[in-house]
Amino acid sequence: MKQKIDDLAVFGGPVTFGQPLCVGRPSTGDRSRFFERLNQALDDRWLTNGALVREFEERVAELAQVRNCVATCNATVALQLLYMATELSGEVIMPSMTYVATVHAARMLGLTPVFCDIDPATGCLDPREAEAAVTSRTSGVVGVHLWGRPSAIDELEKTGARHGLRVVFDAAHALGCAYRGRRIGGFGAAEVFSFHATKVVNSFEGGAIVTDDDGLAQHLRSLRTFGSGPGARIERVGTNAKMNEAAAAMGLTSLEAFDETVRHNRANHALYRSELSGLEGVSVVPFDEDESPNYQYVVVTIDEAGTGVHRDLLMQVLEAENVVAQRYFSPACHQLEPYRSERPVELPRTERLAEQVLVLPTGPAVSGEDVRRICEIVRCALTSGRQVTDRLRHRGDLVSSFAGPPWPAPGRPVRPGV
Ligand code: T4K
Repeated sequence: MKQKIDDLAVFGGPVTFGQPLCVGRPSTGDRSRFFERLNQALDDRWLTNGALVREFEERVAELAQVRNCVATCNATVALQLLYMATELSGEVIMPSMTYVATVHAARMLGLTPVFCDIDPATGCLDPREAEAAVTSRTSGVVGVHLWGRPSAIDELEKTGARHGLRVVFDAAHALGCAYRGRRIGGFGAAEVFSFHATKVVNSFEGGAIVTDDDGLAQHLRSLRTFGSGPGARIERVGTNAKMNEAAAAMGLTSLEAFDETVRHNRANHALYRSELSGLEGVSVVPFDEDESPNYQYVVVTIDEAGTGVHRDLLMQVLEAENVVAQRYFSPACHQLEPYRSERPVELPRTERLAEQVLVLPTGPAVSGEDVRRICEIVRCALTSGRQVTDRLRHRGDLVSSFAGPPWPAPGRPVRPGV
Protein backbone atom coordinates (compact mmCIF):
# COMPACT_ATOMS: atom_id res chain seq x y z
CA MET A 1 0.00 0.00 0.00
CA LYS A 2 1.49 3.36 -1.05
CA GLN A 3 0.33 6.07 1.35
CA LYS A 4 3.17 8.57 1.68
CA ILE A 5 5.79 9.63 -0.80
CA ASP A 6 8.57 7.64 0.87
CA ASP A 7 6.55 4.54 -0.08
CA LEU A 8 7.21 5.35 -3.74
CA ALA A 9 9.96 3.24 -5.34
CA VAL A 10 11.47 6.38 -6.86
CA PHE A 11 12.27 7.48 -3.28
CA GLY A 12 13.44 4.04 -2.08
CA GLY A 13 10.11 2.31 -1.35
CA PRO A 14 9.31 -1.21 -2.57
CA VAL A 15 8.85 -1.67 -6.34
CA THR A 16 5.18 -2.48 -7.04
CA PHE A 17 5.60 -4.81 -10.03
CA GLY A 18 8.22 -7.55 -10.35
CA GLN A 19 8.11 -7.35 -14.15
CA PRO A 20 7.63 -4.31 -16.38
CA LEU A 21 3.96 -3.63 -17.00
CA CYS A 22 3.87 -1.98 -20.43
CA VAL A 23 1.47 -0.14 -22.64
CA GLY A 24 0.98 -2.24 -25.75
CA ARG A 25 1.21 -5.84 -24.50
CA PRO A 26 -0.12 -7.81 -27.47
CA SER A 27 -3.45 -9.61 -27.52
CA THR A 28 -2.31 -12.96 -28.93
CA GLY A 29 -5.49 -15.03 -28.61
CA ASP A 30 -5.58 -18.83 -28.43
CA ARG A 31 -1.99 -20.01 -28.83
CA SER A 32 -2.96 -23.53 -29.96
CA ARG A 33 -5.08 -22.06 -32.80
CA PHE A 34 -2.13 -19.93 -33.84
CA PHE A 35 0.19 -22.95 -33.97
CA GLU A 36 -2.44 -25.00 -35.83
CA ARG A 37 -2.56 -22.30 -38.50
CA LEU A 38 1.19 -21.97 -38.62
CA ASN A 39 1.63 -25.76 -38.86
CA GLN A 40 -0.86 -25.86 -41.71
CA ALA A 41 1.13 -23.23 -43.60
CA LEU A 42 4.33 -25.20 -42.95
CA ASP A 43 2.71 -28.51 -43.96
CA ASP A 44 1.45 -26.86 -47.15
CA ARG A 45 4.83 -25.18 -47.67
CA TRP A 46 2.84 -22.05 -48.46
CA LEU A 47 4.39 -19.12 -46.64
CA THR A 48 3.24 -16.06 -48.54
CA ASN A 49 0.62 -15.14 -51.20
CA GLY A 50 -1.58 -17.74 -49.51
CA ALA A 51 -4.95 -18.69 -48.05
CA LEU A 52 -4.34 -17.29 -44.56
CA VAL A 53 -3.83 -13.76 -45.83
CA ARG A 54 -6.95 -14.04 -48.00
CA GLU A 55 -8.96 -15.28 -44.98
CA PHE A 56 -7.58 -12.47 -42.82
CA GLU A 57 -8.60 -9.94 -45.46
CA GLU A 58 -12.13 -11.37 -45.51
CA ARG A 59 -12.45 -11.24 -41.71
CA VAL A 60 -11.18 -7.64 -41.52
CA ALA A 61 -13.51 -6.55 -44.33
CA GLU A 62 -16.42 -8.16 -42.44
CA LEU A 63 -15.54 -6.41 -39.21
CA ALA A 64 -15.14 -3.05 -40.96
CA GLN A 65 -18.25 -3.68 -43.09
CA VAL A 66 -16.47 -2.86 -46.35
CA ARG A 67 -16.17 -4.60 -49.72
CA ASN A 68 -12.37 -4.73 -49.96
CA CYS A 69 -9.41 -5.27 -47.66
CA VAL A 70 -5.81 -5.19 -48.88
CA ALA A 71 -3.49 -6.59 -46.20
CA THR A 72 0.06 -5.26 -46.02
CA CYS A 73 3.27 -5.79 -44.09
CA ASN A 74 2.56 -2.74 -41.88
CA ALA A 75 0.36 0.35 -41.81
CA THR A 76 3.09 2.85 -42.66
CA VAL A 77 3.61 1.23 -46.04
CA ALA A 78 -0.17 0.89 -46.41
CA LEU A 79 -0.46 4.67 -45.99
CA GLN A 80 2.20 5.17 -48.65
CA LEU A 81 0.38 2.91 -51.09
CA LEU A 82 -2.85 4.76 -50.40
CA TYR A 83 -1.26 8.19 -50.83
CA MET A 84 0.18 6.95 -54.15
CA ALA A 85 -3.01 5.31 -55.39
CA THR A 86 -5.07 8.41 -54.64
CA GLU A 87 -2.46 10.47 -56.49
CA LEU A 88 -1.75 12.89 -53.70
CA SER A 89 0.69 15.61 -54.67
CA GLY A 90 1.94 18.93 -53.30
CA GLU A 91 0.38 19.76 -49.92
CA VAL A 92 -1.56 17.33 -47.79
CA ILE A 93 -3.45 18.54 -44.73
CA MET A 94 -3.16 16.41 -41.61
CA PRO A 95 -3.02 16.64 -37.82
CA SER A 96 0.28 16.85 -35.99
CA MET A 97 -1.20 14.95 -33.04
CA THR A 98 -0.56 11.49 -34.50
CA TYR A 99 2.18 8.92 -34.71
CA VAL A 100 4.92 10.15 -37.02
CA ALA A 101 4.13 7.31 -39.45
CA THR A 102 1.12 9.24 -40.82
CA VAL A 103 3.42 12.11 -41.72
CA HIS A 104 6.60 10.31 -42.74
CA ALA A 105 4.60 8.18 -45.17
CA ALA A 106 3.69 11.40 -47.00
CA ARG A 107 7.11 13.01 -46.72
CA MET A 108 8.81 9.87 -48.07
CA LEU A 109 6.77 10.34 -51.25
CA GLY A 110 7.87 13.97 -51.59
CA LEU A 111 4.55 15.36 -50.34
CA THR A 112 4.39 18.40 -48.05
CA PRO A 113 2.52 17.72 -44.80
CA VAL A 114 0.54 20.78 -43.71
CA PHE A 115 -0.24 20.49 -40.03
CA CYS A 116 -3.47 21.80 -38.56
CA ASP A 117 -4.52 22.12 -34.96
CA ILE A 118 -6.89 19.75 -33.19
CA ASP A 119 -10.36 19.95 -31.78
CA PRO A 120 -9.57 19.73 -28.04
CA ALA A 121 -12.79 17.77 -27.47
CA THR A 122 -11.52 14.79 -29.50
CA GLY A 123 -7.79 15.33 -30.08
CA CYS A 124 -8.53 14.88 -33.80
CA LEU A 125 -8.02 17.32 -36.68
CA ASP A 126 -10.19 20.43 -36.30
CA PRO A 127 -12.20 20.53 -39.55
CA ARG A 128 -12.37 24.36 -39.50
CA GLU A 129 -8.57 24.51 -39.38
CA ALA A 130 -8.39 22.00 -42.23
CA GLU A 131 -10.77 24.08 -44.34
CA ALA A 132 -8.73 27.23 -43.65
CA ALA A 133 -5.47 25.55 -44.63
CA VAL A 134 -6.54 24.63 -48.18
CA THR A 135 -4.43 26.32 -50.85
CA SER A 136 -4.07 25.91 -54.60
CA ARG A 137 -1.34 23.35 -53.85
CA THR A 138 -3.49 21.13 -51.62
CA SER A 139 -4.40 17.72 -53.02
CA GLY A 140 -5.73 15.85 -50.02
CA VAL A 141 -6.68 15.60 -46.36
CA VAL A 142 -5.64 12.81 -44.01
CA GLY A 143 -7.83 12.44 -40.93
CA VAL A 144 -6.56 10.33 -38.03
CA HIS A 145 -8.95 8.56 -35.65
CA LEU A 146 -6.77 9.29 -32.64
CA TRP A 147 -6.84 6.55 -29.95
CA GLY A 148 -9.88 5.12 -31.78
CA ARG A 149 -12.03 8.24 -31.52
CA PRO A 150 -13.38 9.11 -34.98
CA SER A 151 -12.27 12.28 -36.75
CA ALA A 152 -14.87 14.84 -37.81
CA ILE A 153 -15.48 12.67 -40.86
CA ASP A 154 -18.52 14.44 -42.32
CA GLU A 155 -16.92 17.87 -42.11
CA LEU A 156 -13.62 16.69 -43.61
CA GLU A 157 -15.45 14.96 -46.45
CA LYS A 158 -17.35 18.20 -47.09
CA THR A 159 -14.07 20.13 -47.28
CA GLY A 160 -12.79 17.50 -49.69
CA ALA A 161 -15.87 17.76 -51.89
CA ARG A 162 -15.84 21.58 -51.81
CA HIS A 163 -12.23 21.82 -53.02
CA GLY A 164 -11.90 18.64 -55.07
CA LEU A 165 -9.51 17.00 -52.60
CA ARG A 166 -8.97 13.32 -51.82
CA VAL A 167 -9.86 12.46 -48.23
CA VAL A 168 -8.37 9.38 -46.59
CA PHE A 169 -8.22 8.21 -42.99
CA ASP A 170 -5.49 6.78 -40.83
CA ALA A 171 -7.56 4.35 -38.78
CA ALA A 172 -4.54 2.61 -37.22
CA HIS A 173 -6.19 2.78 -33.76
CA ALA A 174 -9.81 2.39 -34.77
CA LEU A 175 -10.50 -1.23 -35.68
CA GLY A 176 -14.09 -2.05 -34.75
CA CYS A 177 -14.97 1.56 -33.92
CA ALA A 178 -17.92 3.43 -35.45
CA TYR A 179 -18.96 6.89 -36.58
CA ARG A 180 -22.63 7.89 -36.61
CA GLY A 181 -23.79 4.29 -36.72
CA ARG A 182 -21.35 3.09 -39.40
CA ARG A 183 -18.17 1.12 -38.84
CA ILE A 184 -14.85 2.87 -39.38
CA GLY A 185 -13.42 1.50 -42.64
CA GLY A 186 -15.86 2.76 -45.23
CA PHE A 187 -15.16 6.48 -45.02
CA GLY A 188 -13.18 8.70 -47.38
CA ALA A 189 -11.52 7.10 -50.38
CA ALA A 190 -10.11 4.44 -48.05
CA GLU A 191 -8.94 3.88 -44.48
CA VAL A 192 -5.81 2.22 -43.05
CA PHE A 193 -5.64 -0.13 -40.05
CA SER A 194 -2.49 -1.14 -38.21
CA PHE A 195 -1.92 -4.64 -36.84
CA HIS A 196 1.32 -3.82 -35.06
CA ALA A 197 1.93 -5.85 -31.89
CA THR A 198 0.62 -2.99 -29.75
CA LYS A 199 -2.75 -2.71 -31.51
CA VAL A 200 -6.08 -4.18 -30.43
CA VAL A 201 -5.59 -6.90 -33.07
CA ASN A 202 -2.04 -7.76 -34.04
CA SER A 203 -0.35 -9.75 -36.77
CA PHE A 204 3.12 -9.25 -35.22
CA GLU A 205 3.56 -6.46 -37.77
CA GLY A 206 0.86 -5.71 -40.31
CA GLY A 207 -1.57 -3.28 -41.82
CA ALA A 208 -4.52 -3.13 -44.17
CA ILE A 209 -6.25 -0.68 -46.47
CA VAL A 210 -10.02 -1.02 -46.56
CA THR A 211 -12.34 0.56 -49.08
CA ASP A 212 -15.66 0.17 -50.86
CA ASP A 213 -14.04 1.37 -54.09
CA ASP A 214 -13.30 -1.80 -56.12
CA GLY A 215 -11.10 0.02 -58.63
CA LEU A 216 -9.00 1.60 -55.90
CA ALA A 217 -8.64 -1.78 -54.18
CA GLN A 218 -7.41 -3.35 -57.42
CA HIS A 219 -4.91 -0.54 -57.88
CA LEU A 220 -3.70 -1.00 -54.27
CA ARG A 221 -3.28 -4.77 -54.73
CA SER A 222 -1.17 -4.06 -57.78
CA LEU A 223 1.01 -1.50 -55.96
CA ARG A 224 1.41 -3.96 -53.09
CA THR A 225 2.66 -6.71 -55.42
CA PHE A 226 5.35 -5.18 -57.64
CA GLY A 227 2.82 -3.33 -59.81
CA SER A 228 1.39 -6.55 -61.20
CA GLY A 229 -1.99 -7.00 -62.86
CA PRO A 230 -3.94 -10.01 -64.15
CA GLY A 231 -1.71 -12.97 -64.97
CA ALA A 232 1.07 -11.38 -62.88
CA ARG A 233 1.87 -9.07 -65.79
CA ILE A 234 3.67 -5.94 -64.59
CA GLU A 235 1.56 -2.87 -65.35
CA ARG A 236 3.05 -0.11 -63.26
CA VAL A 237 5.73 0.72 -60.70
CA GLY A 238 5.00 -1.07 -57.44
CA THR A 239 6.68 -2.54 -54.41
CA ASN A 240 6.55 -5.58 -52.18
CA ALA A 241 4.24 -4.63 -49.31
CA LYS A 242 2.63 -8.03 -48.79
CA MET A 243 1.59 -9.55 -45.49
CA ASN A 244 3.01 -13.06 -45.02
CA GLU A 245 1.19 -16.21 -43.88
CA ALA A 246 2.71 -16.32 -40.38
CA ALA A 247 1.53 -12.74 -39.81
CA ALA A 248 -1.93 -13.64 -41.08
CA ALA A 249 -2.00 -16.70 -38.78
CA MET A 250 -1.45 -14.38 -35.82
CA GLY A 251 -3.86 -11.78 -37.24
CA LEU A 252 -6.67 -14.33 -37.53
CA THR A 253 -6.01 -15.69 -34.04
CA SER A 254 -5.82 -12.25 -32.47
CA LEU A 255 -8.96 -11.22 -34.36
CA GLU A 256 -10.85 -14.17 -32.85
CA ALA A 257 -10.03 -12.69 -29.44
CA PHE A 258 -11.19 -9.20 -30.45
CA ASP A 259 -14.54 -9.18 -28.60
CA GLU A 260 -12.97 -10.54 -25.44
CA THR A 261 -10.09 -8.04 -25.66
CA VAL A 262 -12.52 -5.14 -26.01
CA ARG A 263 -14.60 -6.41 -23.05
CA HIS A 264 -11.45 -6.57 -20.93
CA ASN A 265 -10.27 -3.14 -22.11
CA ARG A 266 -13.68 -1.61 -21.41
CA ALA A 267 -13.62 -2.93 -17.81
CA ASN A 268 -10.07 -1.66 -17.29
CA HIS A 269 -11.01 1.74 -18.68
CA ALA A 270 -14.00 2.05 -16.35
CA LEU A 271 -11.81 1.07 -13.41
CA TYR A 272 -9.16 3.66 -14.30
CA ARG A 273 -11.89 6.29 -14.52
CA SER A 274 -13.34 5.49 -11.13
CA GLU A 275 -9.96 5.03 -9.38
CA LEU A 276 -8.59 8.33 -10.74
CA SER A 277 -11.75 10.37 -10.35
CA GLY A 278 -11.53 13.42 -8.12
CA LEU A 279 -7.77 13.87 -8.59
CA GLU A 280 -7.20 17.51 -9.40
CA GLY A 281 -5.43 18.06 -12.74
CA VAL A 282 -6.00 14.47 -13.94
CA SER A 283 -8.54 13.58 -16.63
CA VAL A 284 -9.10 10.19 -18.15
CA VAL A 285 -10.02 10.81 -21.79
CA PRO A 286 -13.54 9.39 -22.20
CA PHE A 287 -14.92 7.26 -25.01
CA ASP A 288 -18.45 7.38 -26.36
CA GLU A 289 -20.21 3.98 -26.35
CA ASP A 290 -22.10 5.08 -29.50
CA GLU A 291 -18.72 5.04 -31.29
CA SER A 292 -18.17 1.37 -30.41
CA PRO A 293 -14.71 2.08 -28.93
CA ASN A 294 -12.12 -0.68 -28.64
CA TYR A 295 -10.66 0.98 -25.52
CA GLN A 296 -7.15 0.00 -26.58
CA TYR A 297 -5.70 3.23 -25.18
CA VAL A 298 -6.18 4.52 -21.65
CA VAL A 299 -5.27 8.15 -22.18
CA VAL A 300 -4.94 10.55 -19.29
CA THR A 301 -3.95 14.19 -19.26
CA ILE A 302 -1.79 15.51 -16.46
CA ASP A 303 -2.14 19.25 -15.95
CA GLU A 304 0.75 20.33 -13.76
CA ALA A 305 -1.18 23.40 -12.60
CA GLY A 306 -3.56 21.05 -10.80
CA THR A 307 -1.37 18.06 -9.96
CA GLY A 308 1.83 19.86 -8.98
CA VAL A 309 3.70 17.23 -11.00
CA HIS A 310 4.62 17.41 -14.68
CA ARG A 311 3.60 14.45 -16.81
CA ASP A 312 7.27 13.51 -17.39
CA LEU A 313 7.98 13.33 -13.67
CA LEU A 314 4.91 11.18 -13.11
CA MET A 315 6.22 8.84 -15.83
CA GLN A 316 9.46 8.65 -13.90
CA VAL A 317 7.60 7.77 -10.70
CA LEU A 318 5.68 5.05 -12.55
CA GLU A 319 8.75 3.66 -14.25
CA ALA A 320 10.46 3.19 -10.89
CA GLU A 321 7.47 0.97 -9.99
CA ASN A 322 7.95 -0.97 -13.26
CA VAL A 323 4.98 0.69 -14.95
CA VAL A 324 6.02 1.70 -18.47
CA ALA A 325 3.62 4.41 -19.66
CA GLN A 326 3.85 6.09 -23.07
CA ARG A 327 3.56 9.66 -24.36
CA TYR A 328 1.30 9.00 -27.36
CA PHE A 329 1.92 11.48 -29.00
CA SER A 330 4.52 13.77 -27.58
CA PRO A 331 6.35 15.56 -29.02
CA ALA A 332 3.73 16.16 -31.68
CA CYS A 333 4.88 15.70 -35.27
CA HIS A 334 5.37 19.42 -36.01
CA GLN A 335 7.80 19.49 -33.08
CA LEU A 336 9.98 16.79 -34.68
CA GLU A 337 12.66 17.04 -37.33
CA PRO A 338 12.55 17.65 -40.21
CA TYR A 339 9.14 19.28 -39.88
CA ARG A 340 9.97 21.77 -37.13
CA SER A 341 12.83 23.19 -39.20
CA GLU A 342 11.23 22.96 -42.63
CA ARG A 343 7.83 24.49 -41.90
CA PRO A 344 7.72 25.89 -38.38
CA VAL A 345 4.19 26.31 -37.15
CA GLU A 346 2.42 27.07 -33.91
CA LEU A 347 -0.41 24.73 -32.92
CA PRO A 348 -1.36 25.75 -29.37
CA ARG A 349 -4.03 23.10 -28.72
CA THR A 350 -1.85 20.32 -30.08
CA GLU A 351 1.12 21.55 -28.05
CA ARG A 352 -0.93 21.69 -24.85
CA LEU A 353 -2.17 18.13 -25.32
CA ALA A 354 1.32 16.90 -26.25
CA GLU A 355 2.66 18.36 -23.02
CA GLN A 356 0.05 16.60 -20.88
CA VAL A 357 -0.76 13.30 -22.55
CA LEU A 358 0.07 10.00 -20.88
CA VAL A 359 -1.06 6.53 -21.91
CA LEU A 360 -1.37 3.87 -19.20
CA PRO A 361 -1.21 0.07 -19.57
CA THR A 362 -4.27 -1.94 -20.49
CA GLY A 363 -5.08 -5.04 -22.57
CA PRO A 364 -5.53 -8.70 -21.68
CA ALA A 365 -2.15 -8.81 -19.90
CA VAL A 366 -3.26 -6.12 -17.43
CA SER A 367 -5.68 -7.25 -14.70
CA GLY A 368 -8.12 -5.15 -12.68
CA GLU A 369 -5.82 -5.61 -9.69
CA ASP A 370 -2.92 -4.23 -11.76
CA VAL A 371 -5.04 -1.19 -12.65
CA ARG A 372 -5.87 -0.59 -8.96
CA ARG A 373 -2.20 -0.72 -8.04
CA ILE A 374 -1.19 1.63 -10.87
CA CYS A 375 -3.85 4.10 -9.73
CA GLU A 376 -2.65 3.81 -6.15
CA ILE A 377 0.82 4.91 -7.29
CA VAL A 378 -0.65 7.85 -9.22
CA ARG A 379 -2.81 8.91 -6.26
CA CYS A 380 0.09 8.62 -3.83
CA ALA A 381 2.36 10.71 -6.07
CA LEU A 382 -0.23 13.38 -6.82
CA THR A 383 -1.52 13.76 -3.27
CA SER A 384 1.83 15.36 -2.43
CA GLY A 385 2.54 16.56 -5.96
CA ARG A 386 4.65 19.62 -5.15
CA GLN A 387 6.84 17.66 -2.74
CA VAL A 388 7.41 14.94 -5.32
CA THR A 389 8.39 17.57 -7.87
CA ASP A 390 10.77 19.36 -5.50
CA ARG A 391 12.52 16.15 -4.50
CA LEU A 392 12.85 14.86 -8.07
CA ARG A 393 13.99 18.19 -9.47
CA HIS A 394 16.87 18.13 -6.99
CA ARG A 395 18.00 14.81 -8.42
CA GLY A 396 19.58 15.72 -11.76
CA ASP A 397 20.51 12.11 -12.49
CA LEU A 398 16.85 11.07 -12.76
CA VAL A 399 15.48 14.18 -14.37
CA SER A 400 18.04 14.14 -17.17
CA SER A 401 16.51 11.14 -18.99
CA PHE A 402 13.15 12.94 -19.00
CA ALA A 403 14.32 16.26 -20.33
CA GLY A 404 10.99 16.74 -22.12
CA PRO A 405 10.23 17.27 -25.75
CA PRO A 406 12.27 19.60 -27.94
CA TRP A 407 9.84 22.48 -28.24
CA PRO A 408 9.80 24.25 -31.61
CA ALA A 409 12.18 27.06 -32.31
CA PRO A 410 10.92 30.57 -31.57
CA GLY A 411 9.76 32.96 -34.28
CA ARG A 412 7.25 30.67 -35.96
CA PRO A 413 4.45 31.84 -38.21
CA VAL A 414 0.98 31.05 -36.92
CA ARG A 415 -0.12 29.20 -40.04
CA PRO A 416 2.15 27.37 -42.48
CA GLY A 417 2.55 28.16 -46.11
CA VAL A 418 -0.46 30.44 -46.51
N1 T4K B 1 -0.73 5.66 -37.76
C1 T4K B 1 -0.88 5.74 -36.43
C2 T4K B 1 -1.85 6.72 -35.88
C3 T4K B 1 -0.12 4.92 -35.60
O1 T4K B 1 -0.23 5.00 -34.27
C4 T4K B 1 0.79 4.01 -36.18
C5 T4K B 1 1.64 3.18 -35.36
C6 T4K B 1 0.88 3.95 -37.58
C7 T4K B 1 0.09 4.80 -38.34
C8 T4K B 1 1.81 3.01 -38.27
O2 T4K B 1 1.48 1.67 -37.98
P1 T4K B 1 2.56 0.49 -38.24
O3 T4K B 1 3.37 0.84 -39.46
O4 T4K B 1 3.44 0.37 -37.01
O5 T4K B 1 1.71 -0.73 -38.47
C9 T4K B 1 4.68 2.10 -31.65
C10 T4K B 1 4.44 1.17 -32.79
O6 T4K B 1 5.64 0.73 -33.43
C11 T4K B 1 3.52 1.75 -33.80
O7 T4K B 1 2.94 0.68 -34.49
C12 T4K B 1 2.41 2.55 -33.15
N2 T4K B 1 1.59 3.23 -34.11
C13 T4K B 1 2.96 3.58 -32.21
C14 T4K B 1 1.88 4.34 -31.52
O8 T4K B 1 3.71 2.94 -31.22
P2 T4K B 1 6.66 2.32 -30.10
O9 T4K B 1 8.04 2.73 -30.45
O10 T4K B 1 6.00 2.94 -28.94
O11 T4K B 1 6.49 0.73 -30.02
P3 T4K B 1 7.33 -0.33 -29.27
O12 T4K B 1 7.63 -1.42 -30.19
O13 T4K B 1 8.44 0.31 -28.52
O14 T4K B 1 6.27 -0.86 -28.20
C15 T4K B 1 5.67 -0.04 -27.24
C16 T4K B 1 5.45 -0.83 -25.98
O15 T4K B 1 4.68 -1.96 -26.26
C17 T4K B 1 6.72 -1.33 -25.33
O16 T4K B 1 7.02 -0.54 -24.23
C18 T4K B 1 6.41 -2.72 -24.88
C19 T4K B 1 5.13 -3.09 -25.54
N3 T4K B 1 5.33 -4.21 -26.46
C20 T4K B 1 5.79 -3.94 -27.73
C21 T4K B 1 5.97 -4.97 -28.60
C22 T4K B 1 6.46 -4.69 -30.00
C23 T4K B 1 5.08 -5.48 -26.04
O17 T4K B 1 4.70 -5.68 -24.87
N4 T4K B 1 5.25 -6.50 -26.91
C24 T4K B 1 5.68 -6.30 -28.20
O18 T4K B 1 5.78 -7.28 -28.95
O19 T4K B 1 5.91 2.59 -31.46
